[in-house]
Amino acid sequence: MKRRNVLVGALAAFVSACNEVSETSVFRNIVDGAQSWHRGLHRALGFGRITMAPEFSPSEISPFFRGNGSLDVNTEAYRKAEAEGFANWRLSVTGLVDNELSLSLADIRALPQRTQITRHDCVEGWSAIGQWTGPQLSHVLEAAGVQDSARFAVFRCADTLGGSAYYESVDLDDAYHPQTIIAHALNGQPLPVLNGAPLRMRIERQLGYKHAKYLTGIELVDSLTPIAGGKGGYWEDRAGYQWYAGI
Ligand SMILES: Nc1nc2c(c(=O)[nH]1)N[C@H]1C(S)=C(S)[C@@H](COP(=O)(O)O)O[C@H]1N2
Ligand SMILES: [Mo]
Repeated sequence: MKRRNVLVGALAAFVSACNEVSETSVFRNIVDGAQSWHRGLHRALGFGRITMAPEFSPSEISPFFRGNGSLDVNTEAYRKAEAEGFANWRLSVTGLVDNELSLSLADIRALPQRTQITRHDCVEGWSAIGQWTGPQLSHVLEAAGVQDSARFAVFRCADTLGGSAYYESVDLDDAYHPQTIIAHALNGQPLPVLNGAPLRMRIERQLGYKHAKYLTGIELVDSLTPIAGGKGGYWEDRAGYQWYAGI
C-alpha cells in the first residue's frame, strides 16, 4: 500500500511538472516523451541502483569551485559561442533512440529543473561542494525514446586534452538516476567556462572525471568497445581509471 502511494505521488508530481512546460514543438515532444514514464519511474522505484548521493545545505557551498582538466576550449567555434552567450549551442541526442533531438540552451532551461547541492570528489585528491541546476537526463531520454537495445549513454565534449576528445559514459541506471542532471548553472549563475560552460553532466554517485564538461552530444549505444580506446572514457582509456567510479 505504502509503495503504491509513493508511485501515485511520484507520478502526479511528474505529470504536474510536465504540464508546466510551454507548448513549443520541442517541449511538446519532451512532454509526450515523458509520458512514456515507465522506464525512469521503474528504475526510480528501485529496480535499478537507487542510492542517492548526499546533498548539502547552502551554508556548506564552497566559496570557489575550482576547475580541473580542461579549463577552457581553445577553438574558434567555442570563442564565438561564448561571445554569443551560448545562444546557439546545441546538445544532440543520437544513437539508439526513436527521435534524435537537438536542444538549445533555451530548451534545456525551459524543461523541469532540479537543483542539488553535492560534493564533487576528484581522484587527484580534492573536493568541492557546489549547487547545480538543470533538467534530469531521464526527461531528455524519455523524449528521445531510448530503444531497448541501448545499454550506455556516451557524453561527447567540445574540448580536447593532449589532442584527443574528452568523452565519458555511464550505464542506463546512472543515466536515469534522479540526481543525474544536465547542469547549466553553478551556485545560481550560468556555468562558468572553467566548469564546463554552457552544459556539463552531473553524475553524483561517481568520481569527478565522469562529469563531462562542455557537453555537445549524448549518444545511446549498446557497446563502448568501438568508441575511442574502448574503455568508456578519456581517462579510462589512458590512465586505467575505473569505468564505474562509484563513491
Ligand atoms: N570535457 C571535460 N570534462 C571533464 C574534464 C575535462 O578535462 N574535460 N575533467 C574531469 C575531471 S578529472 C574533473 S575532476 C571534473 C572537474 O570539474 P570542474 O572543472 O568543474 O572542477 O571535470 C571532469 N570533466
Ligand atoms: Mo578529476
